Amino acid sequence: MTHTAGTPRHHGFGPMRRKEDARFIRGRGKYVDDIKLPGMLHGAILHSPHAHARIRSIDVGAAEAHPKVKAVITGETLEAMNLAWMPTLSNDVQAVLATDKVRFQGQEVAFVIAEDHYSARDALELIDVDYDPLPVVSDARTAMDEDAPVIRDDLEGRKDNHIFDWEAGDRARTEEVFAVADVVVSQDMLYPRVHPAPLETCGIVADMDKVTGKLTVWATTQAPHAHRTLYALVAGLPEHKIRVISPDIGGGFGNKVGIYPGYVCSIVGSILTGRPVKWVEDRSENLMTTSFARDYHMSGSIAATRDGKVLGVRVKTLADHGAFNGSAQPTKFPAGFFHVFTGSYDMQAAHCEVTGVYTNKAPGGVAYACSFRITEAVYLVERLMDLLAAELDVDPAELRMKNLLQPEQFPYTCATGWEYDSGDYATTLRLALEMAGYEALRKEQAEKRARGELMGIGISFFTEAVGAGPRKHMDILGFGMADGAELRVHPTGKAVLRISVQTQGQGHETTFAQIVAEELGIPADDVEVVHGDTDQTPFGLGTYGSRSTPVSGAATAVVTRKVRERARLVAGAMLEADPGDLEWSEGRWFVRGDPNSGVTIQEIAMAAHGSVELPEGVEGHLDATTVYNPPNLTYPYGAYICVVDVDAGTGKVSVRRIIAVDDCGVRINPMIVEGQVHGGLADGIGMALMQVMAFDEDGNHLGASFMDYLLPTSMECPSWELGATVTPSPHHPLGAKGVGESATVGSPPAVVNAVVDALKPYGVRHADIPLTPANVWRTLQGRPFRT
Ligand code: MCN
Ligand code: CUN
Repeated sequence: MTHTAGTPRHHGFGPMRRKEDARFIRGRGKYVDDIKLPGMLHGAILHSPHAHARIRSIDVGAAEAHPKVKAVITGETLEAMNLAWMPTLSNDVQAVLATDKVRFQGQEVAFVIAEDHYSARDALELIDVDYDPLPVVSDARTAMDEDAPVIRDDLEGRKDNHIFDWEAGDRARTEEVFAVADVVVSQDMLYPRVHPAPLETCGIVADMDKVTGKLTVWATTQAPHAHRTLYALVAGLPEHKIRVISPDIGGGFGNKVGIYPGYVCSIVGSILTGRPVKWVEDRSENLMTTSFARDYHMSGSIAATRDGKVLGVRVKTLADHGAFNGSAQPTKFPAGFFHVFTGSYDMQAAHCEVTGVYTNKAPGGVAYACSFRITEAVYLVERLMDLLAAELDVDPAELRMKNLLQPEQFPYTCATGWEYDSGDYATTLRLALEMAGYEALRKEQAEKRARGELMGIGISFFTEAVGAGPRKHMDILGFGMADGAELRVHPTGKAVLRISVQTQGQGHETTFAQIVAEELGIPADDVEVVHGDTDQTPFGLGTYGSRSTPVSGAATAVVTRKVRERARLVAGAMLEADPGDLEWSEGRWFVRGDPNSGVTIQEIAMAAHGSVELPEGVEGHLDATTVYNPPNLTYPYGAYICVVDVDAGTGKVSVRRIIAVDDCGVRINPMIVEGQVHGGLADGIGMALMQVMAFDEDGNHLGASFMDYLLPTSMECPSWELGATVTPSPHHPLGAKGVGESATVGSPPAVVNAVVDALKPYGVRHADIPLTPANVWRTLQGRPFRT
């Protein structure tokens, strides 16, 4: 086997270049839009210009008459097939194509199928929809007003825009600790609506073969198996006649978890026309209609003693879920894992109340590297810690150090019920402070302040709960969150691993091969990872919530160990020894005490397929399958420090440094972990400083292009300074914890804390994100500078 220079032949964990990059850097990736099938037709969606309007009529006659148009699908077409509405991930229903009303700007109204993409788009203009505009709810804070229009009048008996009330923690106990606290600090804060905005937008090619009755779907999906089962259930198609293929994906970040109307329309279109149908969104469609994230209005309070011991946290949250409740999270948790908001601190009590409401905005929710709403939770507690530090006039690092959970407290059950698996928080924070040169930075800041210059230092310490999840209390739409894995070792000792999770850029083809390599002692180059095809992989719920390593990674370790045990029995036969007397080391079974007597896994593989007499009950070949049900989530954590300079004249924030020390337990591939952290830190700068999906009072979307919805570039990002500590997860077979969302979760509060710290001489306690130049400048207006 040859290997590229610089890529060591890897036998396990360690920095290894990504196998998938060989095709990506040559432009040889294969994305949904690269799929071209004979006779393929193209779909385009007509979107509503109104945020809320009754549909009087839809006239598709002229569009149908377009010479290149093959079909026009409306809500009426779908109604006849009982497909006008589809279930959402939160047990609500969502209109596939609007029938009665449109409920957000950009809502899907009609689907045109034509010979080519341009004709499909052209024909959209020929559709005549008669709308009767209705009053709009564009601000969640007015959704429950007496006179607010009822958005979901399609739901039986609906008289308002209320979706759910949910609480966690102990209200009475929290009130008690707040009553005796010396200090209580409160703050309203908004985590605004943002969007994952992956480079590749969402898309599908649906191909219904009427002869075989088999539907093949190539789609941008983070969860191919979940999609297949949902298609089967919703459309009444036999599951074994549906194949969902998720080819290369140009970024998901949560955007590609759900099922969108364009997918359903393409499938229906293929059924109706008998030809394959492709639909790929453009950028504005992606930003306007697919999964948003956050939109949490939080009123938080923190209680402490005078000497800075935190006693409790409480929060009331108003959650804007848009026009259909499409939040993706385990059924039991309507606010995702938001209730891990006690963060990394030891406290006696905590309580949260979350109210979800409908507004005239796009549905979706919980996307964008959120770990199921932990982004919001971490932002809340980390802002509150800084506010408390300011109130007590103590250093924010010192306040955190004083309240961090101690190693001996793990496993630790927090005040809202989460069982943290392991941690050594103080060591991680200390390393970050050291890397930052924290004391020197504070000194520099003091000198600058004396000269009237604005420099800020922000800290955030986060704990996540990732790896959903244990079947006993986690599911998505009733499906348990256990993952299958299958490993087959060929006669020559090369292996194929089949997994249910779906990489969107995280490098699973590399890291999962490394897990097999580590456990079986063969080179990672000798392991092919098969994923993203329901016909070829075992069932599992997919990649989101940083669950791939915690769940499928564990499944891979377990299945590889099963193969190793099988190999032990075969080796026993080969060596004419009792398998119980064999020892394993570096890819070989050998007779205990006689390391020279062993057989390699490659020799065993050949023998297992050969004519060696196998002991009674030992099957030939060398393979295994497993289903892994995680006993708990994993709890990665980290300490982030951000240094900013702010120009008081323009309000412009420059991020000078970000120091990020992550602890995700054992690292399978430290280089990939660092890449994940790099991406998340850039996300954090984006969210803290420039991103917001804003709406005007008529519900017009104000950020439907990259001119308005800004993505950070290398210009806005400093050279990242990363550090690591390693505290293994005690329950994960490899000791690994998830990391894919850590930096997106942990960095926004570090950046915001830094900016607020910079603005301290103006008496600023808090400013809502995004801290754009305009927002910062406005915050400073009329405030005198005092050192
Ligand atoms: N890893 C490791 N050692 C660990 C933990 C992880 O080597 N201790 C490696 C993993 O094996 C994997 C990668 O790091 O190759 C991320 O692993 P994990 O934390 O398990 O997260 P997932 O693979 O489940 O990825 C999901 C996560 C999510 S939910 C979002 S959102 C996000 C993220 O990944 N979307 C991404 N990172 C992304 N990165 C890219 N390039 N594109 C996206 O869409
Ligand atoms: Cu919430 S975004 Mo990721 O879990 O796919």
